[in-house]
Amino acid sequence: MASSVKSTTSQRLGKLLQYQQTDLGILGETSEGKFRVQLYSDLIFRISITQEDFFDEFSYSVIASPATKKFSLDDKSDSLTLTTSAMKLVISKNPVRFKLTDLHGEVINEDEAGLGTAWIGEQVTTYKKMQEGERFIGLGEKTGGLDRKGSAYQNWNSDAFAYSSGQDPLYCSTPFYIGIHHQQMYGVFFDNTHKSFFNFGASNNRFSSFSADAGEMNYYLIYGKSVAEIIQGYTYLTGRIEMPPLWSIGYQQCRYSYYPDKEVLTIARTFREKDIPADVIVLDIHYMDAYKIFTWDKKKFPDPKAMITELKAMGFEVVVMCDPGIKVEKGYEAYDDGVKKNVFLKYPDGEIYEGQVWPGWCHFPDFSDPKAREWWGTKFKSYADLGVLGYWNDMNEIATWGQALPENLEFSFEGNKNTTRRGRNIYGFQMARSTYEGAKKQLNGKRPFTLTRAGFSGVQRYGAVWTGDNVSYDEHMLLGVRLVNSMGLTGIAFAGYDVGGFVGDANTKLFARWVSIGALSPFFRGHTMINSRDSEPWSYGEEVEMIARNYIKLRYQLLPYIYSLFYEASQTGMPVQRSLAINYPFASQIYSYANQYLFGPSILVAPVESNKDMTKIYLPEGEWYYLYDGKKFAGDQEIIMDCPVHKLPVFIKTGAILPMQPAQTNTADKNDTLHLHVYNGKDASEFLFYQDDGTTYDYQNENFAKRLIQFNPASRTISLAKTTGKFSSPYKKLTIYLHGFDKIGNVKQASSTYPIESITHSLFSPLEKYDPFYDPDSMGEEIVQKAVLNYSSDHLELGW
Ligand code: MIG
Repeated sequence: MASSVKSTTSQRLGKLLQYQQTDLGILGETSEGKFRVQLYSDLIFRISITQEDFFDEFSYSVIASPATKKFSLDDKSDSLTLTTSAMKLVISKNPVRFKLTDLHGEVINEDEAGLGTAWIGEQVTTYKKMQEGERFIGLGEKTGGLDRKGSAYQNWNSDAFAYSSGQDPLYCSTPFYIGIHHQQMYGVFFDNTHKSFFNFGASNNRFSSFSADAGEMNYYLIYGKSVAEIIQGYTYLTGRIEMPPLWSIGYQQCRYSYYPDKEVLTIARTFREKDIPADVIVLDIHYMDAYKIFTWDKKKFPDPKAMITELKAMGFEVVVMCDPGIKVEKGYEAYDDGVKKNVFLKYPDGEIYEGQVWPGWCHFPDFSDPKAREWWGTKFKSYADLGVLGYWNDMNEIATWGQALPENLEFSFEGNKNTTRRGRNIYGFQMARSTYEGAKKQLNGKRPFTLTRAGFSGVQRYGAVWTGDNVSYDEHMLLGVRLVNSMGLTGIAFAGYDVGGFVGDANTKLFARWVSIGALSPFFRGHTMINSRDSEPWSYGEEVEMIARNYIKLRYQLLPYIYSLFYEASQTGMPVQRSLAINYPFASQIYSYANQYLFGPSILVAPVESNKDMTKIYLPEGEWYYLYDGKKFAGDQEIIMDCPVHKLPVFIKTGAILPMQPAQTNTADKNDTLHLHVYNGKDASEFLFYQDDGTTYDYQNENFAKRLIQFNPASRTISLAKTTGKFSSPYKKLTIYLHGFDKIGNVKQASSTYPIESITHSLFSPLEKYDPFYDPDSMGEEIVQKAVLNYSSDHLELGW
């Protein structure tokens, strides 16, 4: 007799019934669903598990393809083993469970034997055995500790206005994490865009797990010897940043909102008058006519072209706000045309969805429809014609008043129709894509800059991501640093937070500290909300203005180094702002110093609250020079440093090679002298210095200048390899600054000898000796050895 009460339990992947070897891996059938293993590289297995008739091939995130025949298969009575040159995947037959080991059989990652992969209704989960001492890092824009052990998270892109420091989820989802245990590590990328859940031993002591509300269990297991190698694997799958326009990594000034045009020009002029470097003024929603995208408010901005031309003459680019909501209003071109071209999201009965946001009731383009993306892209012509090169994508979670986007909306998914349940998390990602690809077509070979709030794994291919509506207080400032550290672990190398805080009013010290940390972050923009106090670098009084000027100048001095870091990110996925877990994953102390990070390979930044005068810092292994006076500290220890608000704790690693330049007013300023700072150390070191024109895609046709700079303490030489690429560097002179060296006398370059001067100097050189207010002892100085030589693209060898 059938019972009238429905019983639901977890169904687990069962016994292997049959399997088949394919070119790409194996296909297997079990008593409770089937699986497929594919190899993407010697270090990457993809595992798909389903109860459907077929495997779902669709992904917006993954741009890599499986590799053919790079494994051997060993069939034993109780297991199948796939072996590559680097790892083994052991599949037990009854029940089917997966275990990744290294070639010696050491376990890297394994299914929880009792639980494995299982379904509860449509929801699918993979349970992994919690390894002894296992730590978990990653997941991108998530609050919580660097080590995520003991916590659980949800991926469901959300408009998180004024979020708290433990809130989850936020705006952008990247379901990728790295597990670390027994000196081994692996990455898991769960490529399923439905609402998903990660549990790293929260409320249990048995497993870590990842689940999705629906869809396929489809994940990539990435093995690597280092965190960097695993990030490289993840970004091999999901892509890397393209070189951003150089101006976009300069300082950007934003507020909600600058208007009218005169005000915008005044802000720009003030930067120049006050000698504070900057590259961008951002126009938030008030430039539009009644918040209608692709229009201009005729009163506030009667002649946008003239304003933009004037801004450009002052060395500023403009970034404009682009919201996805298109106002329902007959006669409004974007609305009429969008309806005609059938590009908006609809309910299943065919009625176009309306949601309410700034312009009133709106339709929303379906960015998962190629036709809608194309349509959206063509609309950027109007901006391009005005000379706008930057586009800011906001509210794309999708945010609407009420925040409960209906789940039955239809998303095209490139013609494979689906609903909000699968579409929500990729909406911002595909909006950024439409914007980037569309703008690129309109800009005649110039690089656009795109910034987005929502995103998903792979969004890094289309632009930068910022952390949304943060709040003006110290803990939120530090939270932003941790979010960017974590986003860097998940491919988003170009990320940042609103300097000064969006919600609420910053105070003097807070802004000063925030701008100094932001100057050493990938995406550097000051922003604040409507009706909050002014928050430009000069809005907090003279001392703060000086502090801001000094740190912004430091960033501009460091641009040759920073731009090279962006190049590295575009090649390997290595983030610009590097969580200490990348270089020091096994140093347990770093997990208690989660705010600290390396800015590139050599600059250690230790963010600290604005109201503290002293702080504890963990210096990782090696030796470190204090930025301000060159004092050397041994690593692998905690130290206490003073940290008055004008002295952010920053340390330079021994062996550092920092290509720098004199401070300039904006990134486009040309100067002919490369300043090469080298910090003495015991070991040889190197840095790949990269330059290109900063604005076009010609770098993709070798129009770059790339050279390896090496420092060899044993032979007492610094060499700059012959430049590769067609770009002719503007540098004519080379000034070297040797830090931490004894008096040298002279330096040889080819057959010439040049004198080396011993000078008193600080890397923080534009610094004025102001400081009456905070610190009577000035900023500190060190003795460095300085020589002025000739820069040439040929091999250069400097010795002493
Ligand atoms: O409902 O465009 O996060 O940076 O200034 C607020 C106005 C909409 C949210 C963004 C914020 C921006 C603001 N936007």
